[in-house]
Amino acid sequence: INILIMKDAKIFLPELIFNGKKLIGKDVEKSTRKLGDLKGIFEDEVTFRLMDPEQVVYYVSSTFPVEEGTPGGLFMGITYLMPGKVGNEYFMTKGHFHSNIDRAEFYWGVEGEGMLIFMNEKREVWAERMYPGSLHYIPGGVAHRVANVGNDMLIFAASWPSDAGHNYETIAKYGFARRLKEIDGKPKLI
Ligand code: S6P
Ligand code: ZN
Repeated sequence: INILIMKDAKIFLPELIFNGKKLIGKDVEKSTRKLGDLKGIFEDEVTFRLMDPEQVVYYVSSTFPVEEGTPGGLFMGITYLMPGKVGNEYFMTKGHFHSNIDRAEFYWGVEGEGMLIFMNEKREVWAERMYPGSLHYIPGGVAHRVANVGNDMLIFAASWPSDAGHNYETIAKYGFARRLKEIDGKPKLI
């Protein structure tokens, strides 16, 4: 009898769409990093100063379903990183540790060719190639940065805990222990 009078549970359309390339929805926030915002991260400062500070290096579309800092939630973002170099160093993201340093993150390749560079607290550096379909687990305690090593735009997605936070200061001050440069036409971590 109960079953007969029970109403159907509601079925909704998703609030967000990730169509393989784009994150679409009402609460998607976009942030942009221009060359001028990346002062100090590239080694060749002479070349850097000759380049247009208004040139967009990357932008990120993100969704924050809960307030930043909430324990137990998740965020997601798609990064669009342009091809290019400053001297022989590839265009790359700022890179960061998480403020809550033990928080992990997933990155995955969507389009283009990249290199995900990791550095632990002992400043040991390693990297993984990023390409469409590649999936990367970034453990807690490990700083992460992505470089575009191809000739086209690199698109990758990320999902991280809502209480991870971003510590950009450590990388801004001390950098990564190695730089990803194009040497004889190939990416090398030197
Ligand atoms: C956030 C996640 C990505 C990056 C984005 C830009 O935790 O790792 O969305 O924010 O790739 O990199 P960065 O180092 O400038 O934040
Ligand atoms: Zn992160």
